[in-house]
Amino acid sequence: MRLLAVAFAGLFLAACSHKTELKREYRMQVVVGPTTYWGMGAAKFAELVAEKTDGRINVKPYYGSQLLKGAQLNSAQMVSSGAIDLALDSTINVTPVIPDMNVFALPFFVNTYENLDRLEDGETGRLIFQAMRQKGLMPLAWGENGFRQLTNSKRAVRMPGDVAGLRIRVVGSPIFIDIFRALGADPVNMNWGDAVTAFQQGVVDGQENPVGILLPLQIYQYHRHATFWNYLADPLVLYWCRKEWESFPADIQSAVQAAAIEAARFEKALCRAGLDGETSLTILRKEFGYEIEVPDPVAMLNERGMEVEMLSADARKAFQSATKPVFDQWVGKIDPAVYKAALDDMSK
Ligand code: X2X
Repeated sequence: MRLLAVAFAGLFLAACSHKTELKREYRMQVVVGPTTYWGMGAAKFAELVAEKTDGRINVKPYYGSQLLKGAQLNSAQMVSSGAIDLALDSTINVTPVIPDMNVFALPFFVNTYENLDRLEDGETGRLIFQAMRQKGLMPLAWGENGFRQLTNSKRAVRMPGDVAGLRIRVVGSPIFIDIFRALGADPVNMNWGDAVTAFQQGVVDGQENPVGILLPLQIYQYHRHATFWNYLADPLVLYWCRKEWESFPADIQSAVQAAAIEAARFEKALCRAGLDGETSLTILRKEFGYEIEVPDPVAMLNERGMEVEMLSADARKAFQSATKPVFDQWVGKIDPAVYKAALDDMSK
């Protein structure tokens, strides 16, 4: 009997100490390069994961959509299937799998950082994260790409009529084509890698992206005019293949989750630095001991010879009404519960 008891105890201990097989590397999809704020957020996450898991989890960012041969809109599908382990991705690129993320891409809808935070932290964010889990994606944190601003090489854009005829590169998500068509532009969709070449060669007249990408890209070398119109902001989401995530022991899950929250806070502050008064500059300095190189993005663009237009309230109204048909059409494609949650969250 005693021998049997000892044998059972031994078996039990063996079962408990059974280690989950960890990979030598977890591959992370990132659309843009390492010098963008988005890319710096990915590096920060990898660093924090190593630190918080004592090196047990090794995340490696693959920049420039290398893992997708440039096809940035495929990431969610690849992470869901487990072909790629994780991604730090813009909601725009995740819309093929989670169409309700288009709530962030409705033109002139989420117009302030406060509202953006209310959506992410509120019912809207909860519903979107729930939809992600149902599609095999484990969301860990909201990051940011930022408010997307228009730049071009041809003329100052102050009113909708100024956009007419401009050949604008947009990401290959249909709502963007619709928005720019409504404004009378000639939108062409391209993956990010091709877009950069297109700016350099002047194949397109303009583009729309946030400062966190435009500064390292040195957009001022190609485009003289910028319009800060805050027409929409794309959040980033840090997400892991859910199946793989669930195979991790609880201590790893909580360490990686904590790394995601911390890295996302850093990354968001980079993207907002100099655009939200002192708030993000202070977060970077006080919480991360980090002095950002460009504390005033608009001043920097001006110094490099760009003419930066800030949209007047009247102009904003004009752009809003010019894009209203697109707004109405796309609200119809979003789950009514998500749209209602967004309105409620913003009214708080
Ligand atoms: O392709 C873009 O414009 C980018 C880099 O902003 C996104 O991935 C949405």
